[in-house]
Amino acid sequence: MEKLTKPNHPLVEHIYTADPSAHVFEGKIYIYPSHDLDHDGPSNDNGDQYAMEDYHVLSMENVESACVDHGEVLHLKDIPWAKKQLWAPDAAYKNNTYYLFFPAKDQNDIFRIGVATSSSPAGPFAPQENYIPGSFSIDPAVLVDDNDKAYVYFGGLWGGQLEKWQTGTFDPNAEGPAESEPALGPIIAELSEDMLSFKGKPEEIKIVDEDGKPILAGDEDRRFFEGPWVHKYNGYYYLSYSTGTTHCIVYAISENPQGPYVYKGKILTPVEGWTTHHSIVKFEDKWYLFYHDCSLSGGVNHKRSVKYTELTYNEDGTIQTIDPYQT
Ligand code: FUB
Repeated sequence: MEKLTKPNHPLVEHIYTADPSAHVFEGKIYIYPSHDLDHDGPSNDNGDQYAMEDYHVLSMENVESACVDHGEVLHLKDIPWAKKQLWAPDAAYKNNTYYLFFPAKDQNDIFRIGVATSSSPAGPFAPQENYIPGSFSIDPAVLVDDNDKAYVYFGGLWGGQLEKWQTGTFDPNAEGPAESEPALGPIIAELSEDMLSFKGKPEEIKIVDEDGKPILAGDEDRRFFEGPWVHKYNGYYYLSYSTGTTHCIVYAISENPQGPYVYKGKILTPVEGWTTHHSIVKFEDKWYLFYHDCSLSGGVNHKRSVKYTELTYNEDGTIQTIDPYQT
């Protein structure tokens, strides 16, 4: 019998999945996760344990129906430029085409962002020959705005290499800013009409507090670490992300896709496991947070499972904090 889906339970249990990017395509919920490998190798701060080699696509007719695994839709061996580590992907629809955006290390062990295309949201996806020129770091998330302009947000510290790009070129020895300096923000790039390249130079997004002061690098409860996601609610852009070392999903709001974004608060308290990574999607008339944790593997950081829970806005547009173990 088909297993129905429940909030705060793994969507699937036959494989480990992480970093869910959820979208509504063709009236269904499609989830584009990382596919965690079931290996027992060592872990380090560089993230070598996240050694993923392929992507699967998941879908659900609605939030209660069984979750379907559409199988492998793209494999590392078929991506000419990529050497290893297929990390958190996202998908977008434009030009009658589905685009899968994904990070991977190139032949020089530098993270880049690639694109693959399909005529179906369930794949399979055919990769471009090369990565997006000028792309770097990890965790792409794409917003196709109401005016049809498309933006990709990306970036992640440490294993995600964002701090190595502060001068505009890759410096393997570069470290992040001092604690009293503004934190590094995620990066935004507008995509070309065909979605395969950047229109202009990628720019850093500023995240500020309610007084307009930059969030500092030492403010680990609020500063950007990785996993940016942007959605729109009541005409405002909501940028949400992981705080990494303090393990929360937090958010900031702006009137413009490029920011500056004003820090607002916490969406998700720490989950079991080191990483936390999410997406936010509206399905029918409700909003949902897709996230992952390591409960299925008994707490192994690189063996994660995708889950979902409902997300609630207050009347003033702020988001209620979710503790997924208290619902
Ligand atoms: O899955 C590998 C990395 O872990 C992702 O790219 C990060 O966001 C973190 O979830």
